[in-house]
Amino acid sequence: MMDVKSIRKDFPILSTKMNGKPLVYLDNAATSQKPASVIERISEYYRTYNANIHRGIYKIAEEATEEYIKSKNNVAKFINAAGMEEIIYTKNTTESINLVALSWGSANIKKGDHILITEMEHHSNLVPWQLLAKRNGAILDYVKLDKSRNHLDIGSLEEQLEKDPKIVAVTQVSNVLGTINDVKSISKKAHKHGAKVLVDGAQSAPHMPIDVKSIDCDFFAFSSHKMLGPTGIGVLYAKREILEGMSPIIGGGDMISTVDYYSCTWNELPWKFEAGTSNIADAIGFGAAIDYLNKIGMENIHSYEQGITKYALQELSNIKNVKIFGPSYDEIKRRSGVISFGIGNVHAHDIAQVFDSEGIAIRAGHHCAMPLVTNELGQSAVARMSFYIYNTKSEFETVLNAIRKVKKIFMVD
Ligand code: C6P
Repeated sequence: MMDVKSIRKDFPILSTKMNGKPLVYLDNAATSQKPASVIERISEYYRTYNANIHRGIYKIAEEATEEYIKSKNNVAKFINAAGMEEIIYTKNTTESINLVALSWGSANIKKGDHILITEMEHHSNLVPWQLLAKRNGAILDYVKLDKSRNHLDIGSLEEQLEKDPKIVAVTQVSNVLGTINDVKSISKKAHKHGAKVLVDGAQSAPHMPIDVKSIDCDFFAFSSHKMLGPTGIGVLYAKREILEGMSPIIGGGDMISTVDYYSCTWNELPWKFEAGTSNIADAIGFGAAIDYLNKIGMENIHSYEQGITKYALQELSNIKNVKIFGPSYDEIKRRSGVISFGIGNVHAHDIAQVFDSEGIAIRAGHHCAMPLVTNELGQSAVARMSFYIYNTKSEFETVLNAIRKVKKIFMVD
C-alpha cells in the first residue's frame, strides 16, 4: 500500500500555507503538484547539460538528446505503446486532439461524413471537431448522457454508430462527473463500424494504468501537468501505421529528411510531427514524473484514490443540502477522484471563495465542459474537488468544516 505521509514530503508546496492555513490542494483535475524529483530533474538539465537536441555532436548535446529520448521511451512503456515512434510530444491534450483533427481529420473527413463525440466532453475534445465539421462540411453527432446514472447511454452510442461515423472521440474519465467510460468496449463497437477511435486520457492517464494496446484505440491524448510533470508538454499516441499516413501540420526544422527549394521529405517517426526546437526541459521533467508514478505503481494509485473518493462521497451524502454530480459511492469502480458538488443554492464561486479562506483550493465554474454543465446538469457553475496521491482523509475533514462554514454564512439548512 502507499505511504502517503512520506509521499507528501516529496512535494515542497504541500508544506506551505494559503491564507494563513495549511494548503489543502484539491484542484488536481486542473493541474497536479510537482515532486522535488521533477523540479530537480528540470533544474539539473538547465544547470548541467543545457543544449539543443538532434543537432550538436558535442557531449552535452548528446546527453540532452539521450535524456529526451529516454523520456519518450518512458512514456511509450507507461501506456504500453509499441515504441517511442508512436509518441508525439505536443504542448498538452488540447494540442494533441487538434493535431488529429487538423491532420488526420482534414485528410479523411469529407462532406456529409459523421463525427461522433459525447455529451460529456471537455471543450478540447469538442471544439476541434466542431471546427473540422464546419471546414469539411461534416456532421457532428453526440452520444447522449444517461442522466439518471451519469454514464454514457450505450443505446444512444449504438444508435449513432449505425451512421458509420469516421471517428469516435470520447473521454476516458469525465472532468466534471468523474465517470469512467469503458473505452475498450466503445472502441470495439466503433471499430466494427469502421470508425477510428480517439480517447481523451487527460483525466485517466494520471490516475490509473493505461494500456493502449488493450483499449485498441487509434489515438490517445494526455498532458504531463496533470500527472506530476511540468506544464507545456503533452502526448499524442497514435498507431504507427496511422501516423505514417498522416501529414505534419507544422513545418520547419527537425521534421524533415531532405529539403530543396520546392519540396521536402519528412523525417521518420515521431520527429515528423515535432517541428522546431522541442520543449526539452519539460520532456525530461515529464520523464521524471513517470519514474515517480511508476515507483508507487498505477494500480496502487488508482485503488488509493478510489478509497478516499468513496469515503468522501459517503460523508458528503450524509450532509443535508449537499448535491453531488456524478455516480454515487456504490458505483466506485466506475468513478474517479473528481467530485463536483453544490451546497443549497449557493453559487459555486462563493463556495470556492469560502474554501479558499480555509486554505482549500478547489475549482468552480463550467470546467470547460459547458454543454454538459449547462444543458445536462442545468447549472451555470459547479464546485469541484479532485484528489491525487498526496490527499488524505484528514484533509477531507477540513472540507467538511468548510462546508459547515458555507452553510452558516449563506444560511443553508
Ligand atoms: N481539464 C480541468 O480543470 P489541457 O489543458 O490541454 O492540458 O487538457 C485539456 C483537457 C482535455 N480533456 C479533459 C477531460 C480535461 O479535463 C482537460 C483539462 C482541466 O478540468 C482544465 S480546463
